[in-house]
Amino acid sequence: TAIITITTTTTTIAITTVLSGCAIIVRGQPRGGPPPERQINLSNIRTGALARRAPQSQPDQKDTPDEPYAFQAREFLRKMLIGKEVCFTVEVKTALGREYGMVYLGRDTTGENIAESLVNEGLATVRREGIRGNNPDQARLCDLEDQAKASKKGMWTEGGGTNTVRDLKYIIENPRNFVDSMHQKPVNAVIEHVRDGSVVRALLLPDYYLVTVMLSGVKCPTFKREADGTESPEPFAAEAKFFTESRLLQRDVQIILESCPNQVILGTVLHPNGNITELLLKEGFARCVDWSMAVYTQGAEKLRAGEKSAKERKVRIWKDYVAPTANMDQKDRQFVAKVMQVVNADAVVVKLNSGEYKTIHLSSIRPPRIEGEKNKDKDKRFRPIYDIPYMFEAREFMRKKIIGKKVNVTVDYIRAATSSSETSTIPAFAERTCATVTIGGINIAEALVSKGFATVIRYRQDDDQRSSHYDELLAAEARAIKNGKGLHSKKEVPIHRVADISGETQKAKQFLPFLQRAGRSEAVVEYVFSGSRLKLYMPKETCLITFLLAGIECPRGSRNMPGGMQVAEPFSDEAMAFTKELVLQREVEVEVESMDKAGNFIGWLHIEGVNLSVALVENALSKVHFTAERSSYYKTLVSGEEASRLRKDKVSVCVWGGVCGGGRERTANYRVVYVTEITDTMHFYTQDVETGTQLENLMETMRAEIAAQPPVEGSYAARRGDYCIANFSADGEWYRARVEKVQSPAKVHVFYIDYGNREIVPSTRLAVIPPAFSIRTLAAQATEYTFAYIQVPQDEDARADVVDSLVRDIQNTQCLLNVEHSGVTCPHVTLQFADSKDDVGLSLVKEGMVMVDVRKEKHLQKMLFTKRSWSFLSHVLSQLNIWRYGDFRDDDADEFGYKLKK
Ligand SMILES: *[C@@H]1O[C@H](CO)[C@@H](O)[C@H](O)[C@H]1NC(C)=O
Ligand SMILES: *[C@@H]1O[C@H](CO)[C@@H](O)[C@H](O)[C@H]1NC(C)=O
Ligand SMILES: *[C@@H]1O[C@H](CO)[C@@H](O)[C@H](O)[C@H]1NC(C)=O
Ligand SMILES: CC(=O)N[C@H]1CO[C@H](CO)[C@@H](O)[C@@H]1O
Ligand SMILES: CC(=O)N[C@H]1CO[C@H](CO)[C@@H](O)[C@@H]1O
Repeated sequence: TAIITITTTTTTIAITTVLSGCAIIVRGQPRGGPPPERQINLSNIRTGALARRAPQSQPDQKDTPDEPYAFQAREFLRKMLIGKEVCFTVEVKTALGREYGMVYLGRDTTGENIAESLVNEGLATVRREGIRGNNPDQARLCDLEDQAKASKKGMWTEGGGTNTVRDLKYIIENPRNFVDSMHQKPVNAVIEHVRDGSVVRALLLPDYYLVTVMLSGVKCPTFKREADGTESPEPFAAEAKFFTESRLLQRDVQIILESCPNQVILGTVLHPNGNITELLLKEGFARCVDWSMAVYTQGAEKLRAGEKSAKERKVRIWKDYVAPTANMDQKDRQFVAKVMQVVNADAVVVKLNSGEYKTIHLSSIRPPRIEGEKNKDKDKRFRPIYDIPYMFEAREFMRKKIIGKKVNVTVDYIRAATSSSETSTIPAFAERTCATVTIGGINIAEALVSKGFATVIRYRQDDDQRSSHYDELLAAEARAIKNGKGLHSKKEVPIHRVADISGETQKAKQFLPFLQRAGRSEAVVEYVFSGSRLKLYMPKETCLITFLLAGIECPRGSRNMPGGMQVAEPFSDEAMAFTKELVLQREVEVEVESMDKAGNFIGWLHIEGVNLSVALVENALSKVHFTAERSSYYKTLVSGEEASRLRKDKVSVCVWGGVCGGGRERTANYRVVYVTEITDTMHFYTQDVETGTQLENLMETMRAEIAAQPPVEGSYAARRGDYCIANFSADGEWYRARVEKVQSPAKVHVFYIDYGNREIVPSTRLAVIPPAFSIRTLAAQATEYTFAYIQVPQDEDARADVVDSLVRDIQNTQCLLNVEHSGVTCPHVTLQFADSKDDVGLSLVKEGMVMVDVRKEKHLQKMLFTKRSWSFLSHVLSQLNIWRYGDFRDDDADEFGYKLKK
């Protein structure tokens, strides 16, 4: 005897073999692979033959039906034995190797005798011809048969049991209708045969349809039939088959018939112990199949997850598997980044945490394309974004969703670079990083596909280079097709007639008044050529224009000039990067003011309350251009520029260099000056004490010469801009001057170039300057300055107070002066009293007469007005290193804050 597990009874391979109901196949416990099968016929009994289908190769033969009670006998055995342990004795072994014996339920011969049970139920007859009376087992069989007959059990029932013959249906006329009629409801069934791990033959109950069902969503390795009729298994085919057989064969199951493409029925087998489809994947016996996953009703994502797990563990068919991103660091595989640009309709440029930019392609999607590649090459004005149907919609959809936003990037695969050969029509591609990009949990690729703005790439089954959310993409595409979205729409494609008037002077000229009148117009920044030169798309006007930022001078990038390459100005790249980051592909508003000779529009660009010209200047990436003076943004520009100089960033050093102290550590290099004049606007003029004697000498000799040869009164005709000498009303002495304005001969505005004061005099008090005393001999001695870091009070009275105080304190005295930074009209300086070395500006602040000038950032300004901002202010001051923090005692702080508040 041997203890063996029964996995199956025979009898059911109805298509090719007729098997009796009294034969079983037994198998040992599996040890490292499917164990060999062994067939046992029960000795001494006979059951009816099961139905048999005529071989298709022999059309003259007919299908044979079940013999009465044959199926009942099979079912009786199946229900009793499947999956159970039995033991058996072999009594006879024929020359052909067929074995006859006794089979007992359980591990020894004390168990239920199967043959006896069948006979007892009236499902088998005893072969009395071979019985020898002295065998007690055989005698017992005969007794049982007699009892069954007497009690009319089973086949001994009167009437012969024709109702026990199945009406088997091997062929379904219209399988698709048949599947549809099931409405994806579970049907009771018995699995009659397992062809390979994922294809089974099932008997559907109660109507006895015999159908072949492929498991939806998966495929196991198969047995390939060679030309010579032999079968060659793919790796793991036998193992997969055994895996399914040992769990499903001849089990009671339910089947959901899910779909029927091309006469093949796809279904899912439900068994109380688990889900074979998922199990096959998890154990590495099967792979996912894209097209049939779509019909899987039990959650396709579980299948993908099962496969993924098997791949990760490298089990069975995946033993040599290498993930597409296996050699990438986790941080390169998954990261959060900011979207800087949407490229066409399937890629984005993101800014990584490191500040680096990286182009990311959306995995597994194909952007809208145009048929007839050739035409597009000939048409020079072909612009894919507007001319390829739905490309613009796709780009806009993405742009609106993610531009400037942080997204999650999960790299799915790296597509290797392809090189185009001469014979290839496929263009060369650089290596591509393909990723799933999500924002707020939404997969952008999926959203695009569901809108019909992209399609899903189809892959070879074993191609792993695909989106980690591939099935969702397929499902989204199916929805888009069903709903006729975008590319799948039957409607006419939207056409974008976009007039490109950049560089078209004539068209631009016609368009200018229109834009000027429009005031603020909406625009999308399509391209950034440099910090201040942009290409804009105007959605209302559906045109493209080139736009130059007004009011600033931005470092120029390198460019090709007739004389060769012009070298880039320092920080042109930074300016461009700044502009790109702020406005590229954003929705902005522009005010067009004018146009240049080349048909480029000039104006102001606003984005979310920021004026780009101002922002560039504030960030020391541009200078204020003199033409800005006329504009209403002039003040903001100038204060922005000053604020930028206060900061110690590298950029401002380089852009301004020179006298601009803003970027460098502040250098205190005080020199002695003589303050000659204070203006109403708190500017002041000084003379250099070092050159003071030269001026004195010049004046002396000049006056002597004029006295010797007095000018003829009234002979001088004043002209604006001329240098001259003027008889100063206060002392009746001659001074060097310049004519600033000729209102009338009686009213000539002059500026005393060596002192900084102004006067209106009749031209009779003016005369030609003797050449020997011109500014070539000695430059104008009065230099204009203003106070750095303090605000000129807006209020006239307050300002007059300050001016009075300054006149009292410093006019006609010597002071120490240090240039802090250059300004638009004159350098900004700090002054110290010559004796005490106290700072003049600071004393004004302490007096509460002026405020510190940190007006650049509004929030700083606000802070200045609160007491709590004191520490911040002192921090600013110490940073600026202008006024020693030590000048304030702690108890000054409150008072100071209070005054500022006032
Ligand atoms: C033994 O079983 C086989 C089926 O496996 C069948 O064809 C054969 O007729 C059986 N033999 C007897 C004597 O029942
Ligand atoms: C990125 O993903 C994480 C978790 O996966 C989530 O918490 C976060 O909100 C996501 N960020 C974005 C921008 O979608
Ligand atoms: C300046 O003008 C006044 C009045 O017109 C005159 O009295 C005076 O002599 C003039 N001074 C010189 C140096 O000519
Ligand atoms: C729909 C269904 O029955 N799913 C089951 C498939 O099998 C797994 C375990 O193998 C169960 O967790 C699922 O619920
Ligand atoms: C009118 C306007 O939008 N002005 C803005 C210009 O830009 C600066 C800073 O960039 C803003 O503070 C102004 O409000």
